[in-house]
Amino acid sequence: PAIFVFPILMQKQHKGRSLVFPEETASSLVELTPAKPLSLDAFTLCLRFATELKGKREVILFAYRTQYFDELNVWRETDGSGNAVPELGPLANHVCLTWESLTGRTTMYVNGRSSASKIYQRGHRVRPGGKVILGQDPDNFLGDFQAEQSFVGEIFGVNMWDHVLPSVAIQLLSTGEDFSDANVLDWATVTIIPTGSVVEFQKRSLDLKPTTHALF
Ligand SMILES: [Ca+2]
Repeated sequence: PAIFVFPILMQKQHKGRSLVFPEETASSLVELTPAKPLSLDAFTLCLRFATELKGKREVILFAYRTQYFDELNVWRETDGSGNAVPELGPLANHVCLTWESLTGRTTMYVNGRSSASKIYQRGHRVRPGGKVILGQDPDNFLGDFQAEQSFVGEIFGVNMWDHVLPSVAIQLLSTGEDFSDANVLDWATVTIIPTGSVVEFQKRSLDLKPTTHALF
């Protein structure tokens, strides 16, 4: 039986993993390897983050760039414009962004509560063949990072779906409900490639025990 216990425990541990970006750099980053190409006419992107960075500084939370285009960048807001997460204080927050090409409807959720939907990039399609990066904003495909835009703090629970989740599902996710169906980026299984001073660690999770118990 031990042979079955191991992978399930590993998966649970991965779900609890977390990335700490300890300092402002133009080089530390994490590349995530998606489960399928990001050829998307809709998506839901969720993540949790905590940062002590304040004020006017731009803070990149998520970047997906193809060779010539910024396909999908999520920033912490600096000036009240655009499709960005407001400054939320230093404690961890759960943020989701949904978008669909058909209507262009874009909605930001913070801790399960939605913003007013906006219309953005109607008829567009997110192009495949790029790189998903945490920690830096790439100004070209291979890099060109600015330290003053880098992420400093902790990011975890990065999940992405190729469709718009209903708001009730996002509310449940924000409370820690376990969905394992994220089909583009699944934090429990996605391959992450850290560079520079990024530290990956495992959060001790209470759900390890019931999982082990259920196997015997
Ligand atoms: Ca930049």
